[in-house]
Parts: sequence; C-alpha cells; structure tokens
Amino acid sequence: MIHLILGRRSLFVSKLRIIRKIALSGIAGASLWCAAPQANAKDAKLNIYNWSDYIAEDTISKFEKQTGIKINYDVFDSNDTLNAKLLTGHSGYDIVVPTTNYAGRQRAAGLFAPLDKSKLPNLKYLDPSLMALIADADPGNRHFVPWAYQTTGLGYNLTQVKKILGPNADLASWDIFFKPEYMSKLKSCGISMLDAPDQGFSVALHYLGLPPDSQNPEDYERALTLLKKIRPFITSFNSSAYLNELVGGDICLAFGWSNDVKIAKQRTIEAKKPYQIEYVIPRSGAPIFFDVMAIPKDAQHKDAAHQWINYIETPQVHAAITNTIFAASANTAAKRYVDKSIANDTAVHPSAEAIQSFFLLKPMPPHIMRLMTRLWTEFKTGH
Ligand code: N2P
Repeated sequence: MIHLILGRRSLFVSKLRIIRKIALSGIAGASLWCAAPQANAKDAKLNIYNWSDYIAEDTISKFEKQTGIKINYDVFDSNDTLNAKLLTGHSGYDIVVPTTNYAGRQRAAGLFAPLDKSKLPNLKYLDPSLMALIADADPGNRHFVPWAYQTTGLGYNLTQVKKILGPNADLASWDIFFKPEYMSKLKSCGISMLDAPDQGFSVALHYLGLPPDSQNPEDYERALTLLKKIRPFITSFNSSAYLNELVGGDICLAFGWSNDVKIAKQRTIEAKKPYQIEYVIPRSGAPIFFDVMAIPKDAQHKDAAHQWINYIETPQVHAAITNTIFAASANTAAKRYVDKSIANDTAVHPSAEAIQSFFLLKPMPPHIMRLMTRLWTEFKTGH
C-alpha cells in the first residue's frame, strides 16, 4: 500500500514521461519484468520507510509483479522522526532511507545490518567517486546504497518575488534569506523553512563564514543569533507541505530541498498556474547530501530488502525515479535513460565545479546534535 498523496494529474504526466522514455530508449521492458520468481513465504513482504515525494509511480508495482513480494510503503519528512523510530527499535521496517549525516551515527550505533553484496550485482553501476563520499559515513560501503543526492537551496515563486524585490535582485545569494531587508518584504507572500536543524544550522554557519560542520558550540550560538533576526519573517516551518504551498502560490520563498522545488515547478507548469517556480543554489555554496537505503538490524525480511536494493539499482528503474523526483542518482548506467532536460539541468546534476562550493553534511557528535535540537526549538518558538 502506498501511503503517499500525490496530485493525480502530475502522476499521470510523470507516467507518460516514463513510458515515453522507455519507449524512446528502445527497451521493450520484457527482459526486465518477465522473470517473476516466487518469494519465500517468510520474505513475501517488504516494509519500506522513505521520504515523501521520492519515488516513481510504478516503482513499487513493478517490483511486486516481478518478485511476488508485497510492499508496505510509508513516508516521512524528517531524519529526526526516522531516527527516533530506529533508536526505539522494532520499527517494523526492512528498508529505511536516512541521510548520511544521520545514517553515519545510526550505523556506528549498530542499528543496521551489513549488506550481503553477493545478492547485489547491480552495485557495479554505482559511481565510485560518489561511493567514496558516502564512505565518510559508512567505511567500506558496507551498509548503505544511495537512493538520491541533492542540495538545499532557495525555492522561489519567481513571478511574485521579482514583483516585490524588482527584476535585478540577486536571487542566487543567501542574502535573500538572511537579510531582514529582503525577508521583511517577502513575508507578505509567505516564507517557509525546512524544519530540519542540521540543514538550517549548516547554512547559517556557512553564511557567517564559519565551518558548516563546526563542532564549536559557540558557533551555533552565533548562528542562532543570525537565525533569530529572520525568525519574524518566516511564516511556516515544514519539510514537505511547502512543495504544494509553492504550487498553490501560498508561499513565494522556501528554504528547501532541490527535488521538492523541482517537483513544485513541474506541478505548477502542469496546473497552468500564472506564475513560475524556480530552484536556485546560492553561488557561495549550499549543503549537498545523500539519502541512502539501509536495512535495520532487526528487519524481518532481509532477503526481500536485498532484492529491493538490487532492483532499485536496475538502470531503467533508477532513471524512472530520477525522471519523477528530479534528484540525481549515483547509478552511472541509469544516466542514459534520464530525460535530457533533467540530465542537463545543473540544479539537479550540478557541474563538478559547482560541487566544489558545496558542503557535504557530515555525521556530528551527539552533544552537537543535542545542542542543535535545543537551539532549533529556541529559534522556532522565538525565545
Ligand atoms: C524528499 C526530500 C528528501 C530530502 N522530498 C531530504 N533528505
């Protein structure tokens, strides 16, 4: 069952795009989907916990058809929510998709089962240079397989923002988000911010010229001072609803994830709205992060979980996901099946040069995580 709410029209359009892509690339699909081995009764189920708006429409149904395994698919929008479930144990999930800065700590705490790579031949498609980055949180790449990587930046209702700030405002600058002179003007059309302390603090630290992965508590106090100055102008904190708020014209600025803003842009076009949504990565740099598949140590269906991971790394399967969610994958063989407009979109697939200015979110020690959580509450509540 898919516990995921998506606009019907956008699902339909996505589906058309995927079908067109597969047809164009000359893949009949038969070789992919015809083998349907029966799953063992024990592994005939698979419980997956993934981010919202993070999968293609037919990813699940094709897997179910191919394997006979029935999927229960739930979604979340916060690493803290997932983290709490994993720490409590017995989450019931066989596949979870944390971001590496959280996953690294979860792995170190022994919360994940090591992968049986003999069951994962499709790992051969993964880009070694990206796997080396992930190894920062998972030495030897023993536990994680990347689902998607992307950036945190600014989502604009370009039409509204240009009307308010003028056509020459520099929208590729974090100044827009951190200077009260801009924020106070944009408040009237709505400003949302991810409810994610790691994202908010890393960008605030970066803006202040401090290391985004600082382990100095005083740096976080400085970042809080900066954040408090813009707090009066933020009209909502959320990490998934902002997507449709952008589509609906309820907000004009979002501190958000690239894939959500790109989906919002797509849905806005499909709905023929009279305004334009755009995702911008500020020039000075932005967070880059990897969301990875991992198998909780206490998972009940580990064999099915391996089948899922290997299936996801089928190039056409992963390309269909990229074509729907507008987030890059580490699957090098998938690239030829990705829509050209997405493959060439530097906001989805930034250039190697641009990546130099990004900062990878890294696992932080528990005392810094706790500090971030406490200061984030102080920031949000405004005292
Ligand atoms: C999904 C956004 C996931 C990115 N829409 C955060 N890890």
